[in-house]
Amino acid sequence: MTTDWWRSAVIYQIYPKSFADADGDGIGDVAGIRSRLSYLADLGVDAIWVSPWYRSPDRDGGYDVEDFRQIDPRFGDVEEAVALIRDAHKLGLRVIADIVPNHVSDQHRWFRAALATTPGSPEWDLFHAVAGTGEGGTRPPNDWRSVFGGSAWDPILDAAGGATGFWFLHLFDATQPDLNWEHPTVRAEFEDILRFWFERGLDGFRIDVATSLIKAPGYPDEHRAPGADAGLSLEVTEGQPQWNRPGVHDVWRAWRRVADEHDPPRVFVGEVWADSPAGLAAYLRPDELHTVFNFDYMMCPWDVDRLRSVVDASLSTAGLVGAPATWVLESHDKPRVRTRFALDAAGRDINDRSGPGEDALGALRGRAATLFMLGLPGSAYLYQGQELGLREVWELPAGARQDPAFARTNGADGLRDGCRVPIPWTDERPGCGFGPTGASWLPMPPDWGAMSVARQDRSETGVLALVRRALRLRRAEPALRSPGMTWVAQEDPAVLVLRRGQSGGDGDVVVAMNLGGATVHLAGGALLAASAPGIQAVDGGVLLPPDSAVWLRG
Ligand code: TEU
Repeated sequence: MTTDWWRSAVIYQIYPKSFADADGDGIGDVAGIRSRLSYLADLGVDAIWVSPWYRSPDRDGGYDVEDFRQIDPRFGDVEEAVALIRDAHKLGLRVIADIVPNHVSDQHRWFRAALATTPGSPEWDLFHAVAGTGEGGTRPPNDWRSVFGGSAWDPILDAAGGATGFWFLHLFDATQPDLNWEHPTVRAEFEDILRFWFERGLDGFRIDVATSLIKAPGYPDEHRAPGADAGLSLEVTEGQPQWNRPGVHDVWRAWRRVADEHDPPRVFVGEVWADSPAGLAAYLRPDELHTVFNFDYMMCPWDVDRLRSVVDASLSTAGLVGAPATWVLESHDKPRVRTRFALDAAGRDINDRSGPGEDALGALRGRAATLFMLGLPGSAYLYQGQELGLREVWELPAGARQDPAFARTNGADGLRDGCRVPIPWTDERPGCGFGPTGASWLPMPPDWGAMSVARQDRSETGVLALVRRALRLRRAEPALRSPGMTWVAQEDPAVLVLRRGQSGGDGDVVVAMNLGGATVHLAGGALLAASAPGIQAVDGGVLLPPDSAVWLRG
């Protein structure tokens, strides 16, 4: 195990509520994760990233943390988490956890203490308690919107429930008050939390909303267009008062020092949306975060020119500061890749969540995109169930939905539950093997069992077999772990072909994807992996049909 494992790692994201339920309450847990570690080791990933597992009222899927030094009792306890880390290490898997520094739960001891005082108190200084505007402060301090819809401010009430004229800031749900990162107590607390978990063996953290900790002094208005009531977009523009303020980099420098105090050094991946390549690269400087998520890649539609330029821009941006690029297609916040590309195929926006697209085509493109992604240089993320080719569950009834943005936008947004439906481990109903009782916190659709691990375990043509094969090759082929790539020009401009390795060396691997409408002959050596069954090697290469990807010996 080398210390720069993160430069080429494949990291598997676990959403603990939905991964595996050991105690039968319909909610995943740490024991469930432990029981499936050998599945993950066998899959061939290098690390797991566990979405928040801390004590939480669960108003935002655990991103509303009540206590960072406790595991939520529904998930287990710290002892069990430490056992998980130990078990994972024995299997050669690293463990990263989420950390949420921008805000805490309104049940966090600091916020409860603040509520018991009046604004101006030292307790309120840990948050953003700001005088309202208008007579008696009856209107919010400024025009900032919550990412989840509505105002980013809620009134602070006194003990009798009366108005104080002050408001607290929440860039997300009203149950997630933003912390004041200008305050030394906040900084010291989080450094202590990092050490708490590093001492327990954790290999690193995924940092939630790593751009927003510092707010512009004086809380200036944003002057958003009237009627722009949907959530505040994280696709930032320069000079916004909440995101990417220069001071945030001091926080990451301090965290990096804490990570580097440990042996082996611990690592960070930041959830960063920046306004420019240089803005993104700033987070990746050698004394800040090791890696950041690549949302441009995730949001790229099925379009050959855009895909090529996103790959180029990602590599050059990270390369500016000697960081590896990262690649991601799915997470707990976005519709499943198969479903996004199905929409794309129907000529709709990949973020349109108003109903399904053409699933068969989406399924082909989803497989191809996953294989192509795993062939790119750098580190890649797989979200639980992506290896099964799961689809987005559109049809969840409104009453089952728990994403807080759903309620804050009257159902116009906040459809993030459809990618959080628990994992089907078997095809047995009810519950598809998620837990011992058949219970599941979100309902599973009728086709869920057909995509289960048990079903695909027996198949050589499923998505699971494809991902296993790709990850095995990534380990076996040094070319696939090397840092660079070169594009190989093609006659058909709709086909992307790249070479990994020495350029002409024996061990080179060629990675190709056909985003066009015609089958093409692709020159190369032995067929190493193909995104769809039926793709055959032919003399001197392969016939690559539309919507498919391959890896060939170079
Ligand atoms: O997400 C940041 C974020 O703003 C996302 O909500 C994103 O804008 C949205 O999903 C668009 O689809 C992180 C976590 O990943 C998310 O789960 C949390 O809800 C959020 O932070 C608040 O902690």
